[in-house]
Amino acid sequence: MTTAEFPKEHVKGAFARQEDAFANWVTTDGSSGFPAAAGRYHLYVSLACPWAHRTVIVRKLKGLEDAIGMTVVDPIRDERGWRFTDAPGMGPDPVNGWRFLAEAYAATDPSYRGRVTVPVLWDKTTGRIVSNNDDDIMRMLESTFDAFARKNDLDFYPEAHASLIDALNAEIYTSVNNGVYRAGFATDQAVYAAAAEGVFNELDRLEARLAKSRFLLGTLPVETDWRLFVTLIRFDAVYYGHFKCNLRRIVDYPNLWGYLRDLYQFRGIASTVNFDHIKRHYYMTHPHVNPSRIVPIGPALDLTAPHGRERMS
Ligand SMILES: N[C@@H](CCC(=O)N[C@@H](CS)C(=O)NCC(=O)O)C(=O)O
Repeated sequence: MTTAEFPKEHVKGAFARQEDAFANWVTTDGSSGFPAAAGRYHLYVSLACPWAHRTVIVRKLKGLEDAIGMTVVDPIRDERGWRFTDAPGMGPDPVNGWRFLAEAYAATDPSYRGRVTVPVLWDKTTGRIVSNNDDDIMRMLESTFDAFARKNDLDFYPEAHASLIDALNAEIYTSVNNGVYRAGFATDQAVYAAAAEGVFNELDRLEARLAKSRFLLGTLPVETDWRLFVTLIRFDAVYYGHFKCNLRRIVDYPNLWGYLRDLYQFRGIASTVNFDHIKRHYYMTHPHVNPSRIVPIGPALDLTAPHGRERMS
């Protein structure tokens, strides 16, 4: 168990998530002190982490790979937190030569005593963390870096749907994105059961919604679809077993399962999904949940099978 992900202040067996410590914004006009620029900002992520995955997805869909560098931490976390390794395609940290992500937090605020979380948006010019809030980093990458983006054909936050997107984001966050964590980290039977039931009540609602619409808000995915995707893609592999969300799997929901494959097959997205990191991270980093640290062999999922949802466009 990492004390970080399971803080001491938890009450009556409920998981409490820490507030994000750094919440600055990159702006196009630079009025925040962090002007949008190519080559200035760097993203630190874990491919295991759903919150970090959201930022990886937006960076990929906007074609920001050349403008914003990215380093992937090792999926296994111990009491020293996220670390950089020499594994192919990952660290060592090319920007600052760090061994641990904690060094970014200490460089920004030497008195920082909170948990060291991913994602982190780092500013090379001021030498500090801009933000460690995935919602905010997502929004920044969605629009602030448009002058440097290779692809600008997707609107993640269409103005006409803004309030609907905000409401749906909040609903899905509470019951599904964070609901699986509240179920998985509960240490009280009733707290666990309420969280797990909440997950499936929401999945049932989404299943009905996706019977009528290819994506959550129409014929193209918006921010909310990608925010949901990162939980659905981990569900059968991790949350169903490790977090005991086992009333149903995603493959048991015809619409959600087709929708998940549709999003997975969307341009470039499959390359952002790393089941090796996902499975090793969860099963090996929470010994209070899985003391043997055995990583299961399954499930066998064919995410490349035709989804047939184009007919709804
Ligand atoms: N609220 C954060 C959540 C980030 C988060 O909780 N990340 C997890 C990994 S999935 C983490 O880094 N945990 C490290 C820890 O708690 O020690 C965000 O908005 O990005």
